[in-house]
Amino acid sequence: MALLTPEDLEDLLDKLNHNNDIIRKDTGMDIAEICHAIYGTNPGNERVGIIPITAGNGIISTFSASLLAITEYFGMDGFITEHADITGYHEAIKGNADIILMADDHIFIAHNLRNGKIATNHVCTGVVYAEIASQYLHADSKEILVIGMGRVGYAGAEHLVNKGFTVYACDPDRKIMEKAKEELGVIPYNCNGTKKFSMVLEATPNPNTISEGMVAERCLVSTPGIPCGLPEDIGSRDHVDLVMEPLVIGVAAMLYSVL
Ligand code: 1J1
Ligand code: MG
Repeated sequence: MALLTPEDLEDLLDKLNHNNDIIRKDTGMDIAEICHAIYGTNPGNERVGIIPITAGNGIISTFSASLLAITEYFGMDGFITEHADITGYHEAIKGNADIILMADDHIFIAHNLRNGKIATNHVCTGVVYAEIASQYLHADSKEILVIGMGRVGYAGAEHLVNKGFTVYACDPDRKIMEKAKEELGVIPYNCNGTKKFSMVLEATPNPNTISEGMVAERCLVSTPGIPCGLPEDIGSRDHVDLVMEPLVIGVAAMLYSVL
């Protein structure tokens, strides 16, 4: 998975507010309302224990602090354990955490210890960015394009299929595309751009995956991907909107999904 750097997490709340404005303008809902629409939950007074994890590439400075800021932004209580790893886990339980947040380099989970629900960042990120794209008020049809069918894109595509959208998808991995055709019924899309979409979910770790031929005059591109898949010249057009944010939206979805 694409690993965040401390630079990615700078100005997190500024980026959140900027994206919230675009989401509101394009869907009529804010991030909290989008999450509520997906999962049907609302934050109460849950206590979220955030545990730094040293495995693999180790602790990302500002990662735990960012999770705490997000937790509090969405109205929950949180604390970062003083110790990392197993000692931190023990500390979180002793500190009465209802929900645990922790990540190594492969997976990032939210686990609600009261109701047993567990969520992963990649699934929740795919689902919430897909939901944002799917709520586009200026959509010209129920057809939507998913670029990149890794863990995030696949979960997003599945969510869209379940919502009754016609999902076009592309990924260079032929095996993944076969699986997506068979299991989800997505329509393979030739990324040379033969058909234009007003809703796009971009879920690749690559820049400039989107070309002129793929996007309608008026469209919403929803992407957790860093770097951004939307080239600057297309993104700067008046009716091309972009929702892109490195962490908050995905974590909000994780928290709502385990409530
Ligand atoms: C590692 C997180 C790696 C990502 C959303 O506890 C720590 O400080 C580290 N072990 C956290 N995962 O960067 C994912 C999360 C986007 N990328
Ligand atoms: Mg624009």
